[in-house]
Amino acid sequence: MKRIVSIQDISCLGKCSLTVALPIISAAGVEAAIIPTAVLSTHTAFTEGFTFHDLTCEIEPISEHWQKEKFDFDAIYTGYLGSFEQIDLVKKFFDDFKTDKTYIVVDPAMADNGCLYKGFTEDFAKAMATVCAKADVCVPNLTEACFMLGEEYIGEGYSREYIENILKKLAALGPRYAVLTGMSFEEGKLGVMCYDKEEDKFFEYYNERLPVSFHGTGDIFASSFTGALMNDLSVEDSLKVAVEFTLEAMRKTLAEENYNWYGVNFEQAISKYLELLSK
Ligand code: PXL
Repeated sequence: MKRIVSIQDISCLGKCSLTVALPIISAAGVEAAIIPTAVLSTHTAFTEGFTFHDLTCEIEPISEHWQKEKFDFDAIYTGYLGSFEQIDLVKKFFDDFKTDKTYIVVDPAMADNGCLYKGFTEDFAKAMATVCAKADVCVPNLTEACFMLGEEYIGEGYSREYIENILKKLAALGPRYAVLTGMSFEEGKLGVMCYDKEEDKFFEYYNERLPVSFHGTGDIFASSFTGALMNDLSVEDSLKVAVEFTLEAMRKTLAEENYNWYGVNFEQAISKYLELLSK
């Protein structure tokens, strides 16, 4: 059985980060180990009052214990990180645990729609680029990619050349596969674009664009993508699975009359995820 370790915060309520990664990776039939980097009462899109307890001091002792126990991982998947120190510790974790078989997936969760999330700075985004540099696959959205690369953000009506240039610059940081989520070149369509540096080739996949955007979809995408990879699907097929599953989770959310604003009903789309994985 394969084993993933996911390193990110646990927002106790809000359907993001580890409360999403754990169930999705488990559903994929893969062991989910975690290093929680912080405990928050909710994610930071709740405008005020959320609690935050930093767990940076746990990262090294957990890692040291695991090294003594000789644990290894088929994938290391990182998401939201809260400080420069956590960035350094995560990079050290990669160095300590990466083997020939280990896939490193980095979701630099820190921004969307042209804006950084609360508490982040442009310098932090540049530091996050050094985490992506150590990945095999990085999966930012366009906003995150632009902040990491110091590129101008064009939210809509962008050209293919603009996106291809950003993908190539992301790959030049280090990862073989650079992915951009939330891409659209056609009205009513939304999906991903990917650049495979080794093959020097682009891949894209789109499906329906729903008239809403939800919090936490990036985490659902990255978790289901990593789970699919660990089921021996190719990067391209894993991206397709993640697009389809994320869309299904959004559809399930919209089907509910009084749906939550803070996260999507991915739980009700798990059966679809299993179907996609078994195809
Ligand atoms: O969904 C990414 C995420 C993860 N963790 C925390 C967040 C967010 C996005 O806002 O606030 C704490």
